[in-house]
Amino acid sequence: MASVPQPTLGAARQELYRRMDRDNLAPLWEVLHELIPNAPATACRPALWKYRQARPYLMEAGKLITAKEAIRRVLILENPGMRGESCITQSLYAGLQLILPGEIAPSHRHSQSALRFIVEGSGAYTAVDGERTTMFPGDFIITPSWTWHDHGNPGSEPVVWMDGLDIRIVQLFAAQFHEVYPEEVQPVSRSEGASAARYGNNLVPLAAAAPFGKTSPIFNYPYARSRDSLDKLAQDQGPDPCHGWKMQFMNPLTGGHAMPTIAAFIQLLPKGFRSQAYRSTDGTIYSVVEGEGRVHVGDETFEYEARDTFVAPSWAPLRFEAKGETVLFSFSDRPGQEAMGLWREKRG
Ligand code: 1HN
Repeated sequence: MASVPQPTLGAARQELYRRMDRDNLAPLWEVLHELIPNAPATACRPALWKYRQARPYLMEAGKLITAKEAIRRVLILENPGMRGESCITQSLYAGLQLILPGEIAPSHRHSQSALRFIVEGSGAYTAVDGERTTMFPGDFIITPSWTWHDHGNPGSEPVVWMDGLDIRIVQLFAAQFHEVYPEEVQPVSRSEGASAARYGNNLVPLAAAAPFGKTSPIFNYPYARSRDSLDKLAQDQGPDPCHGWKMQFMNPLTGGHAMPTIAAFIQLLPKGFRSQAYRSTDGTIYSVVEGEGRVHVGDETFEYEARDTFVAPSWAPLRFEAKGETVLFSFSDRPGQEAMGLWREKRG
């Protein structure tokens, strides 16, 4: 069999690539394995942010820039494997936002959906399309896509929350819009608790249209209620070997996830709990609400305590060793993966 000498073949290929490159053409066979890896591949790395380390920077920023001037005074939680890309996983953004007593963060709306998970302090509010809700630590609050929202702190202490946004998902589709409200603070048009009363008591007004489209009509899931549900669940059944007791925040109008692009969860790990390893294709961000312990994520091990944030990349095995009784809030891009039939999980 005649064989073509390799150097000549290699050179001929390179020469072909160079010519076709000028016409915006490229050979698939040079990149096929990278395009279609055998298992999830991501630049996202396991990481943990100590709140004790982040907080002083946030408070220093509080002295150097007002919430109004910043629009949003936020420290971005940048994944160490994706620095400069303003993301914590390949699909999601997270940050720590500070609002000081007397401050406001001006009203705007955008296509991106946001969640707020309150980390420290009480007495600030967020307003969504005319309704304000007061924030308490551990509350899970939603800003649905394209709703007017502003924040204010009429209280007496700094309030810090973790923001989670689907920025990269909306960017992938190039479907972003943003608008500034004509006034800094939008008018209040419903009493506080209106959404909870209409949709959060296993009741629904007759002929009610979903006020926030595909997003839950309840925009504050208070910690007192989530915590109580976990406690009651734990009284009656044993923990799941991977998750402890874990619940998913739900849209009462659909029974599905509370947000169309982001899934949110709350889970309880009993004191001394050592979980079985678990992995799933949704890279997940965790905020520690209560407790302390150790978490193994892929090849890394982190010590966690209340108010810390950590991230588990897609398909990285996750294992907990709860020293004290632990409550974790978490969020991920699972709804999109489920809708597209992509989501996978593996125990052990
Ligand atoms: C945003 O609108 C908020 O409304 C927080 O609090 C963080 C990050 C990027 C883009 C918009 C907020 C944000 C954001």
